[in-house]
Amino acid sequence: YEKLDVRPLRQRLLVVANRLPVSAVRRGEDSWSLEISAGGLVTALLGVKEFEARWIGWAGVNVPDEVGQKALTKALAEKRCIPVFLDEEIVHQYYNGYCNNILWPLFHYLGLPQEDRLATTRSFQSQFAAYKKANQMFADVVNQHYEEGDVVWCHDYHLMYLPKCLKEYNNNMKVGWFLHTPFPSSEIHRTLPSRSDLLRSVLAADLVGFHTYDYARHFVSACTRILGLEGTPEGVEDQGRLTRVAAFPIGIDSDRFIRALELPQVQEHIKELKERFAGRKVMLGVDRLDMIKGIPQKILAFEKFLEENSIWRDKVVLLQIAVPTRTDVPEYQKLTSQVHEIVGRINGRFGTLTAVPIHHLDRSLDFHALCALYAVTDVALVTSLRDGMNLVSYEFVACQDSKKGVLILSEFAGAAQSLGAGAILVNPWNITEVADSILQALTMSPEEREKRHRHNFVHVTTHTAQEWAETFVSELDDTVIEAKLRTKQ
Ligand code: ADQ
Repeated sequence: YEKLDVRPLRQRLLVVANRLPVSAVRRGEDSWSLEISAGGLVTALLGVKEFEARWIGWAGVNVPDEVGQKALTKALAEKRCIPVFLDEEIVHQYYNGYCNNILWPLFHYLGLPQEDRLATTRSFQSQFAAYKKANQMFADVVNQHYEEGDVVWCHDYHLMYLPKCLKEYNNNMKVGWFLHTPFPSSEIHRTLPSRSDLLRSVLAADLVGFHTYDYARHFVSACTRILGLEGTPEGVEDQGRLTRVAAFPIGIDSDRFIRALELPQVQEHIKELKERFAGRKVMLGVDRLDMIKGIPQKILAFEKFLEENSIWRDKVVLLQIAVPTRTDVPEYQKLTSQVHEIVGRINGRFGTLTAVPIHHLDRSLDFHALCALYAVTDVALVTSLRDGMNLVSYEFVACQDSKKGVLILSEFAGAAQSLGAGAILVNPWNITEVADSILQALTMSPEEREKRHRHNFVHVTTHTAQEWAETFVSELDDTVIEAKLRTKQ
């Protein structure tokens, strides 16, 4: 059957994101090795059965020569990936500059780094020009591969200019855009010199999606206040054309985590971790090392807890696993040394010859090791200063069906809206409140833990990544059909 390929014809989905879900390493002039990086988006889309997904994005490497580009394109085609080639200068201005230095902090309410403020203001125009140019390059590649009937799904703040470029190519393209970060209050968005251009471009999409209702509301009010357009319960209207705006909270592939816990190697790992930390309660933080994740705030709150609760000092350990990201950006290097400095100070203060209160790892863990860690954890600490959703909190809940540990969750993570009833919600800026919630979590009765866990576990296992992707794409289909009917009337 495989040879005959008797599968029914399926609608094609072109997923456009800044990065392709692969890491590419050049092995020779015309040879590449590729490894699929199984992020949330990849697993979400693998689960969408009625679509045949293709990925379009940057492979994360500079390939200046034609031989290398051809070879990489061919290798990627086997993984259903299509590359967009960006040169070093564009990557510097568009990705490091406009995306990571301007949009990322702004959308997370962090503002620009103080010392960069003037320099960024000066380079703003050139970075925005590079951003538009890069988005146009993505659009060119989409247009080359587009076939009538395809659904085009654009992702994230890197590609806000893309919907407009695509519709200029072909107004009949079905285009959706989804933002993985928060969309900030219109008062923040209006400080962006390119505020109107970005909003207008996103509005060219047929469907615009956010993780939460609040982000969708902020977007609609930015359109009404900045562009003077009309906001309706359905979205934003501009001269009779409606852009549908709605919340589509992402989820995880919960079954993948639950099944992994049964594997012998994961069970073995769980056993080792239990032995290693016997007699101590395990608290866990898993984050990308980014300022939005509030890692220094989390560690300071843990210090406060140890300071105020001396009887707990040798009975609890905090494991903080932080994957370094954007390591060439000075601000991120500063954050790394700040975290190391705080951890060193606290371990010096409360450690003994045989044990330290904080184990901090600057690296990524493989999937099985991560599942084992989630499973042995008594209290997970998510203290994001802002976070679009935060999938770590979902993954922890999925792995806790036997332990029923407690989730301490920042009220500024999108996940607070879905897991808030089961978690202890905190303001991460208030380290006294977080320290108190650590005590509350460690001393919570088994009945209370069971009740809270049940609430969150049901949510995580029913609102999955697959369901998220399916809902978005079918809503996009419906939106386009309704718009056609409206114009015919
Ligand atoms: P991220 O900011 O990357 O995602 P998050 O949603 O928590 O944040 O996802 C992180 C993923 O990376 C998780 O799957 C986690 O397991 C993995 N990870 C993190 N640290 C790790 C480590 N040390 N080792 C191994 N794996 C690690 C962005 C937005 C979020 C939004 C997602 C999805 O910032 O708010 O939830 O996209 O839309």
